[in-house]
Amino acid sequence: MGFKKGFLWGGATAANQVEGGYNTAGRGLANVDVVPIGVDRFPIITGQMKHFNFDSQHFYPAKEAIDMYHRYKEDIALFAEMGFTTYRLSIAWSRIFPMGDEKEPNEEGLQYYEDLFKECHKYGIEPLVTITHFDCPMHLVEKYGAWRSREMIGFYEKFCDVIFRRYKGLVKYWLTFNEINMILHAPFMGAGLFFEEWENQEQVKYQAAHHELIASAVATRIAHKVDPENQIGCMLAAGQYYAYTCKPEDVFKALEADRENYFFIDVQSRGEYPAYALKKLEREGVTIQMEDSDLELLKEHTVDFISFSYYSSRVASSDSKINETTAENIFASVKNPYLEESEWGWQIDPLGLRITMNSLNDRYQKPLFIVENGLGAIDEPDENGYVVDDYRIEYLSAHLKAMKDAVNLDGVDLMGYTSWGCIDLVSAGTGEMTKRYGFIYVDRDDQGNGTLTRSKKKSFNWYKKVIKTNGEDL
Ligand code: P53
Repeated sequence: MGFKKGFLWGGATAANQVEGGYNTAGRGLANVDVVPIGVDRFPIITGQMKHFNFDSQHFYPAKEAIDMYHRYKEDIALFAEMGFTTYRLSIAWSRIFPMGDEKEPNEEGLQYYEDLFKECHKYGIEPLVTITHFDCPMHLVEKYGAWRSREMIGFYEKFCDVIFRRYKGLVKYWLTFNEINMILHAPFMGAGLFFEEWENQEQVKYQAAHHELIASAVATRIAHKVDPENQIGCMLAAGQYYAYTCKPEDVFKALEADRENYFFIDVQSRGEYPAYALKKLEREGVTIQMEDSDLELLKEHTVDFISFSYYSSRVASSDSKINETTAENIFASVKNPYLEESEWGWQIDPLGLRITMNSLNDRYQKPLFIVENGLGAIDEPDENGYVVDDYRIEYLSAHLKAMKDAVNLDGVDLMGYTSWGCIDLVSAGTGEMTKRYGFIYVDRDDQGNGTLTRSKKKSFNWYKKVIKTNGEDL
């Protein structure tokens, strides 16, 4: 058994990690542009350090990234050669509204994505568009404090209204916020948030999250109104928490840890704040300011499908002596002694994907879409740029088998699969190029040297075969 007819196969990228052209054609500066590679990156993305402007001591990889802004035709042709039926990408908000609060959009930015979507359709590739992939115009960060301000909802609404009308007939799958739960873990990168020393950070984060959740419901309302064909998804950085042992306290800890992430999807999919979250916020002294119509809006405009990224499962323990954590820093968790890990310390757990899919399916009973999954690894190309990436094939093949089991043996309704970074791109967590996910190698190093030439890795033809056989031959 394979996947249903029309199953969407493809790959995923995000604007600031591939496009470059950070100030081309009227594009404004965004939060994701100003985070450098190196030791200062982490404190910035996690909102611990205010340091916004370019300086000569740091290298900012998003400025040029892999120059897809200028090379998208070549790249989409390669995706088409692999047989993609979908391509997940994000629109850079600051190409459309460079400052974020203008009255009129930037036509050059709108035209760019129109051309890109048309290029996809030339090959029968259905775009899957992330409206916000961590990015926020810097002007909105500086003037309004980004998502901490309620005014953001209006700016986002306008942005959505413009793109939904402009791309009607070209795009029908939309995701409102990439990894919406990232706001808790990397608040500057995820939502443009930074904090004053005296502030209750939880208060600021959950108020900002409320604004995003309202904005997401507003976007859903407009999308459905502009075109009933539109399908809107939420997007979760997923990965089931396991209890470290069968000790009831550990099990409860894992349940609580999962809920911290599910909270967002509970609101977007079920249309209300879950009781456990209201109680927790009350205990922590967090009060969310709401307007009268907010709860009704959330209830009426829930998402059509649930999308998520999956890289690894996670582990929770109630025992403070169990303190060995995974190296991965944004979602670091207790280390699972049964799992291997990647070169970046991300633990590898294909069955965890099946477990995560089942949990999401049981909880929401809406179609699922896996929009990110993959292995960040060091590749060693030969002189022609060819990489024998058997490790990547092994990782992906094991995850696709687990995904197939979730569909065929457990009955999970799955719309599609887009592997992360189908072409090598800048890492969101570290800013590195050397952390590669692609089927397509890009000649560029961590400091921006290289010809930017694209070449096919061994996994390119492997994935082509997977798509051709609709997942029969892994
Ligand atoms: P990088 C951490 C944990 C889970 C998902 O990540 C994450 C991150 C960010 O580090 O983000 C998603 O590039 C995100 C992508 C990102 C990808 O995972 O750090 O949606 O933008 O590139 C992989 O290896």
